[in-house]
Amino acid sequence: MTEITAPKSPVTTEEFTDRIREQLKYAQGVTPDQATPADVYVASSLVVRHYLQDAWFQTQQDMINGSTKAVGYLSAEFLMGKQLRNALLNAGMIDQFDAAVEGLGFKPQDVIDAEYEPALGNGGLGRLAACFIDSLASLGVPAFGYGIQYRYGIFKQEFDKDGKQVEKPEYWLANEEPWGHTDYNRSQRVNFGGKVVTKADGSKEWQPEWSVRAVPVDYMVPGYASGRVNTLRLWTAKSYDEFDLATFNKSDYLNAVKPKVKAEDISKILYPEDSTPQGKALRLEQQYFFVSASIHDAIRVFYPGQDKPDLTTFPDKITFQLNDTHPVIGIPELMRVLIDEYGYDWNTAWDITTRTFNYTCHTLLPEALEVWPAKLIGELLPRHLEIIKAINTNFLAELATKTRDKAKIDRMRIVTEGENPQVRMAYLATAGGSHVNGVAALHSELLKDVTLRDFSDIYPNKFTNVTNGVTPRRFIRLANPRLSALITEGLGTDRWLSDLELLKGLEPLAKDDEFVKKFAAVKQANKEDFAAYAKREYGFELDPNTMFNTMVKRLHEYKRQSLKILALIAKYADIKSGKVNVDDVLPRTVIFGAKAAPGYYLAKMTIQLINNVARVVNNDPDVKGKLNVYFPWNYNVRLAQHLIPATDLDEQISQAGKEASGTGNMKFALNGAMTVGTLDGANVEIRERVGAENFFLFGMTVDEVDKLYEEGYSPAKYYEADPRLKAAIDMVSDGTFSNGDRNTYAPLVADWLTKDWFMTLADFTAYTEIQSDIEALYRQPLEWNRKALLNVANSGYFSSDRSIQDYLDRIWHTGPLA
Ligand code: 26Q
Repeated sequence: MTEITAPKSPVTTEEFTDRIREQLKYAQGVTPDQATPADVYVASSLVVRHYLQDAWFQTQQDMINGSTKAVGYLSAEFLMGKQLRNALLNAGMIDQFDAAVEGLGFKPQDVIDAEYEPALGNGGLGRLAACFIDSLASLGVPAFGYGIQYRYGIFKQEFDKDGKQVEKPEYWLANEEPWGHTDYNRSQRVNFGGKVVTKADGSKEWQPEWSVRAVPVDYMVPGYASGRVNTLRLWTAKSYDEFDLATFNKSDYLNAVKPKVKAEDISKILYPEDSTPQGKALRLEQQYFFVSASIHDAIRVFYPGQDKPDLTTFPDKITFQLNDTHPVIGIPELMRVLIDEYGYDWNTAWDITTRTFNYTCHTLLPEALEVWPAKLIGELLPRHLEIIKAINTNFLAELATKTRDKAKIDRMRIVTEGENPQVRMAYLATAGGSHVNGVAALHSELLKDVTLRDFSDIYPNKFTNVTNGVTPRRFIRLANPRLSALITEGLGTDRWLSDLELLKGLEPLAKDDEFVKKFAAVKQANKEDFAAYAKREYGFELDPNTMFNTMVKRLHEYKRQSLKILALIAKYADIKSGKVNVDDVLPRTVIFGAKAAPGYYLAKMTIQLINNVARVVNNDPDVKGKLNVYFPWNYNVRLAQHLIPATDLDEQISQAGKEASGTGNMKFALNGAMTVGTLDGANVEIRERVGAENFFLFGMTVDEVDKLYEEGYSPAKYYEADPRLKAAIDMVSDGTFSNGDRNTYAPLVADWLTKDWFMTLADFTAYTEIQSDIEALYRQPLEWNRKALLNVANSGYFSSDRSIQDYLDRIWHTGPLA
């Protein structure tokens, strides 16, 4: 008997059908005959919202009236992916939906696909925020996600005829968007610019120069089987000009409407850089915009109608998690609100503030740590700069009571000295909050020992780790229904969907050849599905009887897509030179997905190279179809959901000590892919859990990287030492992948041979050597699948439910609503 714990549908198929008809008629204004899949999508979404509405009210009421501290997850990015099917799953209505739309003459998949994916994030950090709010709701913890409703999400990626990346605006709101509920009555004024004056009583008054109206757009966040519905509140910027125009009789019409453009620019576009921040004023405006609105919103929510609320209880009402440094301006903002708006003294305000905020760091790259010129902050937020300076002064004084090491104190300055003082946001976050966490065990250690060493020396108890996780609802149940059914069959229950450690119960089944064969059949069917999808969406011809070998993530030098493509070129060169007999080559299909920041020259050139390698290799009859390279453009959540379940081998090959965690690695392991990877980020923990014998490890460790760096790294040495590496790089230089032009990739080649910051060349030999282990195992399908199944069985730890439980226990100290 299989135990089914999935939520029960609140509707029958007949009711669902009637409701869809009703929405088609009254909201869409069409008959079922006239309706398009997009109409049915909107109508169905409105029906789902209808059934979630009471639980949403109830959750909000219980939160406001109860005594359970809420979580405010402050994040500049929420990479949600499509909403409809997720909401249907969490509300228990998938079957009723499928039957209803089929009854109306539509294919459920067409209706699901009609939703335009909100791509309001760059990559890992944004998708993590989306997984976390899903888990918070599923655990029944009262929570708000607070962010920005960008009008343009991460750019839409295309490739031109030369294989170069072209960025197109992603205007995701072009069509009706049924999920967001704009609440004009709960808007907040956010001020900018101007000056600070000292009043007669010595208190400070900020006299801003201009303001923007922050209007919340609310999204329901239904928990899985929890009966709870939380809120994702994304702010959109509106101008106050309409008000001004209505009140003042401006004579110059065009000038009167001019500033509007600037105000509404604030929430216009998501910045596509995810490593080297550009220090642009508009980005700081965005950060302050959403954080200020969110703080005021939380005060409004938790102290309704109170003119003089007792804000010393604020940290008992809500805890704010800072998703990286992007919302750190919230620390001086809460100080300002408490002191200037509510009249608290500095010490009380500081106590409230430090008890309210916690900070998650997501990087180890020094250039990714946000730093803002004090001058820029002063122009945009003069009162905040004063407060930051005062925080810095007090902090330095506190440090002087804790250490006599003057050099150390100096290194820890939040505001640097000199002609162009800078504000270090990571330091401000560390000083202004209760906890700092990294996102995987290794990353948290490196944060303590390297990046924030001085801070962890003096405040060791502030530092903790919370290893990332991913939601099993979207990334197993929705993405991989076949595997989900097999897991439920194997475990005899579907409870794993809310308690993922239960996957451990699959471990004994890895000894059962019949079960392993079923598992293999699931993978094979997923590969066939993906081949059909890739044909439909991209026109690719993938052969599902080859190994599907995937590398999907942002394009970055440290992630080392170069290593993958060079190894592939080396194999191609082996075939071309006759060094290996093509008939002995294990057939592989290598699939890349990656966006490069528009200004990241080498990353864009790497994309161009991959596309041209694909063109040459795929069309070379000498290869006899043994090597295939595909680069589906515009990698996004939807593509991830199709590709991850179909992957045999996943690449996690960053230079050790550079990838904070990675979350793709978790999604692949949970979907039964094997991983080839370095000891970096969460790979370390994945390998520990699934077993070293079930993970393809290669490459230098963090210590070896450090040592080589200290000795003086010279990439050319490796080029000379490994003839296969030399052959691969020479092939890039000699025009093989650029129609004979030897200049096309010259900058990339020069970088490899003279700089190679992330030691791709040094790890090349080890990476190519591990390929024979990989191929030997893949030639034994039963053994391969046994190991892949053990990856699934032992990856339950990587549920974002577990991550959230860790945050609750170690940092937030709150829990589900009573
Ligand atoms: C900052 C200032 C100005 C403009 C842009 C930015 C910016 C935007 C996005 C800086 C960084 C990001 C995104 C970083 C990110 O996605 N980091 C990844 O976070 C994942 C979740 O913790 C980790 O798994 C990855 O290892 C980490 O790279």
